[in-house]
Amino acid sequence: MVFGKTLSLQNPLSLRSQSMGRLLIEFSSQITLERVQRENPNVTEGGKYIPPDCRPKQKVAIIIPFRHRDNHLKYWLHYLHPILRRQKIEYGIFIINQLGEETFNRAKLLNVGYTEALKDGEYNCFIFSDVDLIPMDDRNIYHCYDQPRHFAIAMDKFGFSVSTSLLLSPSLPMPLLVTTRPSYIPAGSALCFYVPAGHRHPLSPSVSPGLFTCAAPPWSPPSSAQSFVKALLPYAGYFGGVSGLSKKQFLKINGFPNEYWGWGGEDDDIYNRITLNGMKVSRPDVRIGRYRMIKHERDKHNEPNPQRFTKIQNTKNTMRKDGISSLMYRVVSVKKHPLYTNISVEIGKPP
Ligand code: UDH
Repeated sequence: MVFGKTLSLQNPLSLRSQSMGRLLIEFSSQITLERVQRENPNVTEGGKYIPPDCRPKQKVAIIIPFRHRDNHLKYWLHYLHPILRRQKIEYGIFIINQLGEETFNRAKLLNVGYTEALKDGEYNCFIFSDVDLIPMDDRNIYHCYDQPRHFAIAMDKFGFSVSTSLLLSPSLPMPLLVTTRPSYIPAGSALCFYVPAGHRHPLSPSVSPGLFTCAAPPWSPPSSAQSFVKALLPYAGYFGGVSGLSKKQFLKINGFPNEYWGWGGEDDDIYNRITLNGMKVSRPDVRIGRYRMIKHERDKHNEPNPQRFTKIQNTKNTMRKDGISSLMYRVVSVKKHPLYTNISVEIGKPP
């Protein structure tokens, strides 16, 4: 592999050399699974791949929590299969599909994915990815590290366009959560404003254009009237989107919590489990850990979980009893498709 070379690509499949770097990711062209299959002839049934020219030490299971996101899945497969092949990863793709219309439970589905992948092969590394997140740089290598890995450290959610150049600045506080949505901002965070060059902060003229100005809490969330001012959040505990743990790391934290129903909080609980068990989160360079998210509205039956703020205060007391050791679910079907394995499960409902 040759690292450090930057390329812009219309189509990730047009990359024939081993050069790796920045990718142009877009979601406007129509993708069909037949096309993705044609373009990845060496991917075998169930979405498995073994590099022909080396013997990787790790066998990576990629686990995707899923319900009603078929269109997103097409893009994910279209981009990720070629990226993973270029990275020379030995991998299998597992889509964990929550059946029924009860409240969604992302972390429980990830626990199911871990358990089911191990029934299928001797995986020793588990990467947990949302279906709508595509890495923008293929030097963000999808394998496991000495410490639990957070891959998706900078996302375009809610305003990447303003921050594109910022995220390339080496002087940034890291990691950053780019958001204008107060619900994404954990209590107690510092808030950093950035005003693009040529603009003025509408309320605080002392914020110099082109520079970050950070305020300790409490502060007021930016209003939509200040739409060009994005909140950039140094949020050390952020572990959402795409993360990876070795089998040993996963077992050390008793897997993920099963009791976070609806949106939010489970990723903070996982972060707490990691630090409470004496581990640290490792992350790629901010220039490499950038992601593009497929825009979507909030799904039905995945409303923000109002209990999340109190639950994440309590990880220390809950993590030993709630986790992979207490996981209960029912597999309804396992289907090996050409590009992925679909596991449809019943996981119950909130108490
Ligand atoms: N997911 C599904 N189906 C669902 C809910 C979630 O497949 O019904 C999976 C999917 O892999 C998704 C992940 O869970 O990528 C995380 O859920 P999310 O994408 O809803 O979470 P995110 O924080 O978005 O990305 C929150 C809602 C944003 C609303 C924006 C309105 N403009």
